Amino acid sequence: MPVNVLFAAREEKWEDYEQPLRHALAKAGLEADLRSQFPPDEVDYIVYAPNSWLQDFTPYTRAKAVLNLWAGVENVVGNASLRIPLARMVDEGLSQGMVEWVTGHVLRLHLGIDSHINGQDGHWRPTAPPLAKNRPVTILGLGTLGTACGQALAALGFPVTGWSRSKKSVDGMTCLYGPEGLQQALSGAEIVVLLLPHTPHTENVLNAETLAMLPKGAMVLNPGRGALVDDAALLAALDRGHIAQATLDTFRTEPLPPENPYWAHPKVTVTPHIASATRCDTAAEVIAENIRRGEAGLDFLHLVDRSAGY
Ligand code: NDP
Ligand code: OXD
Repeated sequence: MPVNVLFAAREEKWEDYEQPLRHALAKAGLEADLRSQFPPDEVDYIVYAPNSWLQDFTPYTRAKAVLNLWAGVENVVGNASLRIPLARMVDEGLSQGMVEWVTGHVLRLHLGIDSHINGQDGHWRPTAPPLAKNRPVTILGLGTLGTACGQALAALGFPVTGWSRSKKSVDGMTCLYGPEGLQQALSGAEIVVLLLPHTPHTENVLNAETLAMLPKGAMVLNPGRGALVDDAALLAALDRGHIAQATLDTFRTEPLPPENPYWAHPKVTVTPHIASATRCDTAAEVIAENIRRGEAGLDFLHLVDRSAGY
């Protein structure tokens, strides 16, 4: 009997994922029937994007797991109809993409590249930037992506501090944790990178009070989730010069509406949720491995802790 795998994501994604998934399932030694439509009570595994048509899991009575194509699960973790294990995406391509986006923008801000691109006004201003070793960076979120980015920045010479919910130790980084570690993590940071999941505990983690913990002139990168930031507080901190620059990839409403003040703000760079994307080839292997494990009676990888929300 083949294992029935439903691909529940937006229609255009089927074209991208069908071949990589078929290939990865075969490579994992699975006889699988992969389709974008199935009678619900015949489905064994659901490959899932939270913005898909599937929002009620109740009819999927024999399904063994939902395998999320995204790292973020805030739009599915609270779904009351979901009563089977939920795995999130941990994909080497996704991690590498995030490392490239974060290191690229940290270097851009650190080197003041924008001022040279935007300010070619005939004036010679020979002010060299400091070395990386004199530019402390803090990463809020020390999970798969935060750790990978922190290690890449540390390898470039930045002093990196990471902040997480539980105690951690990562070579080459200062690790702080819990509400009591946040002030210390922010107070020394000239650049802060948000790589937390959106949960009730992380919503508005960057607010008027925590922005004030950052030194004057600090810069903010948010490739995590829009809801991590109190937008009014960030705009106010930018306007009064406490925060020098914000580079934002994620927003409460996406696409970011044209009238949103971030678009026109001279100290804000908007990128359209492209910091990193799940890469079909590597992600398909992660999905196939989890199905193989499920069929072999092994624990699933990358399971979401439903009570923690990530
Ligand atoms: P992980 O689950 O691996 O890591 C999450 C980190 O956040 C962990 O270190 C965790 O702490 C920490 N954390 C969670 N809650 C709290 C809290 N209340 N206080 C302090 N720390 C907390 O996630 P990933 O690294 O894989 O991904 C992070 C986020 O990046 C995703 O949830 C998603 O929102 C975003 N993302 C954005 C993309 C983009 O293109 N813009 C692409 C992919 C992901 P602990 O280690 O103790 O559990
Ligand atoms: C994700 C994302 O969560 O793309 O994977 O933001």
